[in-house]
Amino acid sequence: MKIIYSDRHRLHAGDKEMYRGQLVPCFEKPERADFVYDAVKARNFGPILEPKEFAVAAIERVHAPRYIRFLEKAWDLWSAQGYTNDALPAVWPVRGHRTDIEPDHFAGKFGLYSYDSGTPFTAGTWAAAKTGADIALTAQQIVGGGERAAFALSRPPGHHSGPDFFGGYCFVNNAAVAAQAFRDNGAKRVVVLDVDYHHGNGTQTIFYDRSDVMFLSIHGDPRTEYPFFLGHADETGSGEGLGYNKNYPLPAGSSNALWFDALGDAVRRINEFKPDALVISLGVDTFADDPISKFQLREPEYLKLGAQIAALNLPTVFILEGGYAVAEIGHNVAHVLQGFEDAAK
Ligand code: OKP
Ligand code: ZN
Repeated sequence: MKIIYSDRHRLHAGDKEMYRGQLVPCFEKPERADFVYDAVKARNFGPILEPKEFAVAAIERVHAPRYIRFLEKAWDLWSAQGYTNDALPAVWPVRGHRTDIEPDHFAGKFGLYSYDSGTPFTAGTWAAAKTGADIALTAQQIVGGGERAAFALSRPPGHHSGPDFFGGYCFVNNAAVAAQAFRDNGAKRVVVLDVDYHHGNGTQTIFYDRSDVMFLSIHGDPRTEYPFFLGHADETGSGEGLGYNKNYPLPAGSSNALWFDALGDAVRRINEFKPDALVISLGVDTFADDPISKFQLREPEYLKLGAQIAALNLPTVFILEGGYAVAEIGHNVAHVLQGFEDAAK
């Protein structure tokens, strides 16, 4: 399969995130993509290509224009105040607060469009996030054009970013952008399967009331795991979308047997839905030695995951999400892709 990559991901290199009451070095760092690049290159899955450039309108199919306008100018607004350090949000609207009026002050705008203090905004964040979306769209175009699969090797990740918010290291929802692009190019039904350790709250929110894009997510139970406020089993979609959202919240520390039970059920539902295309939010923070997550997957499980995705027999776009055991992230991703390639017909 073709790999889409750009070294512009390096433009987003956050310094510190708020974690347990302290500013600590960012877990989501450029080295992550470098290790994935080295691993997929070593295995020769296919050519590694630069992304094409797409109009921002493709992003605005799933994100609010006023949110994208803000991301485009956020660094200028911030740095005009004299700051050279990264911006970190510190105040947010909660229940009962107004979100219809965008505040004039940067801190207010910044809080309106975000939901945590672990996601720094840097001078190059928008450029990197835009390139990430271009990578997802290029992968979609390749698969929409008839290839069996492609891998969007991008960072920052995307699945926590919703219609008008960033957070969880995510700014633009690459998986949602790709799924929408499949729809806009003729696919009738699309599935986003999210196997990152964390619930894809952004993706769920984007497609929650739609029956044309089914979202399924296997993740740590939000009662104890980030993002805490979404990802429960009783979230099944609303309106038209009722029955087209499926969450598998699993206790932190869950066995691989339990994880694959969830995947088996997801596979059954995907087959029943009969989609035209599949987008995989491929986080490998399910790895047993991940520093911020608590599942137990390793090489054999990643190979098996890839094989089970291949068995769905669908045009498939893989999109990189989380994974913070930096030295191992490349091997973990490569094992999923290897499992897929070995099983794909
Ligand atoms: C992004 B993705 C560690 C505590 C949790 C947010 C985690 C975001 C994960 N600083 N912070 O789903 O891998
Ligand atoms: Zn994650």
